[in-house]
Amino acid sequence: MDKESLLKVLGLGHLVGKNPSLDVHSPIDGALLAKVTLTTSQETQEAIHRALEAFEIWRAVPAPKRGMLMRLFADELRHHKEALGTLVTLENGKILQEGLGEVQEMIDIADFVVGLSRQLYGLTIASERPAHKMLETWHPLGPIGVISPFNFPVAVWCWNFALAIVCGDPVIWKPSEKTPLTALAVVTLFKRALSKFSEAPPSLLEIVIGGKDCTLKLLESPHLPLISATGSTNMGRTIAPIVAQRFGRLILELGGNNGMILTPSADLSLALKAILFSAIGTAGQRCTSLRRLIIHESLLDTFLPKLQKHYQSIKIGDPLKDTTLVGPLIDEHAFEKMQQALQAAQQQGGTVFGGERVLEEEYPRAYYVKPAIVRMPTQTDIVKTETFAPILYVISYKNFADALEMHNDVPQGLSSCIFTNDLREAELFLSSQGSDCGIANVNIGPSGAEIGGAFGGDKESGGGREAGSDCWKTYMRRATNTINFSSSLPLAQGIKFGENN
Ligand code: UN1
Repeated sequence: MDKESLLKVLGLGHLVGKNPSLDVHSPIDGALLAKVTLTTSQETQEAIHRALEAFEIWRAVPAPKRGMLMRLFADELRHHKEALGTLVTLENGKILQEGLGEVQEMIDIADFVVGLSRQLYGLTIASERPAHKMLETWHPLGPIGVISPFNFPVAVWCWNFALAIVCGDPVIWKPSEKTPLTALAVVTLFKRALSKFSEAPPSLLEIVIGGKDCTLKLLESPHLPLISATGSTNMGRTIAPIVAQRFGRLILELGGNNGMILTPSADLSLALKAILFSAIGTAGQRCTSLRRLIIHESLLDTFLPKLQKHYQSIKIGDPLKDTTLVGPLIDEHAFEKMQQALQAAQQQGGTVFGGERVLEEEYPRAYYVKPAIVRMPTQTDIVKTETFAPILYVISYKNFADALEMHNDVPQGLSSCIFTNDLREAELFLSSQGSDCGIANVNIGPSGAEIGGAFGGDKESGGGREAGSDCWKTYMRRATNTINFSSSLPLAQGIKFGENN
């Protein structure tokens, strides 16, 4: 399907060739995909007000009915998986398999929340007073601002959106300015689902595309009780104080610096596969990408050359071709950051393998690179810094305790894994003295999490949790209720008040 027809199928035909403010280029070849109008801060304000009105209606719709809307949306996604996955690839540059995987992740979370909509349970709690009952009830919170990144232009948004909708909260979505088309296509698909559902207000989902002004409007608005933002740690540092100032709730999903401990007892062929997918997949542009390989010194001389050999033969190029494993970086800035990191690594004693630009003649306006492996003597400053590119730092260890210490000695705490067949090592890694990350895996790489679990990490990774498990609770307001069905008024803590008067 050519680009124009693809945009038409996804309801974006009107954007082709128009002339407003934001040019959207494909990282595959730098070609112009479409032009998109930027939202002004006045329009953002209006969107917030519409979402607020929608909240008044939506919060009164029973949760299982709200779930039915997500079922319709999941059907639209299933129906358009191929087209939407292709658009993800065109606009973001990840290989088609991963573009399709991203849409599947949306379908999975949409299916998950259909069931969840019947399980927004509260507790009943034993009261200390006779003939009293205590319980917890969960209520819709209000319109939610979702700020999503370029690297998962739709899946990460959908984790938030799906939960918000069944919890009774409208969403205002600010997608990355690097990937607005995928977002607009998804809004069109959601509107189709909405048109089949009579009880839903039209403003359940608002989209704003813009820079600082429009982001600031969302962050500062007292009408958005929760802001969920995914991006770099620097972005988190900027936005968190603004939301905290007005006591807004925040879900932050920020940078990762994910490690793998590779031990002598590991199944090395499994480990190799896991390293390839997690270090070079998505061209190293996942927050869960593998960035540090902490390898036992006895394995280094045999394993590292094998890994380098595999890196040599990786097919880099057009992400729409099914033999390609590594597509382009998102833009020139990403390429420069990668080169700066490699230079810094060399200055800090590293030996760099790969990392150079390739296919420059064929694609002069795109940035394809060879994934890099960097052998480091120790875990220096650059290794402790997240660079959003395919760079794998390799550091060796002698004792398991040192490996664990090194593993946790970075500012980030998102995802982690160990490859071992030693039960003690595996269990220690998962224990309170083990990995300090929000995600800790055994014999699985750090990337590619399923939606059923809570996703997110601690330290500079932001502390937020999204997707499955009980993450829905952050999108709701909890009330503790005490009901007295006796004919007296006993006070808690045994207090006697005014009884001697
Ligand atoms: C991200 O890169 O921000 O676990 C999210 C994973 C994907 C999500 C990554 N399911 O790698």
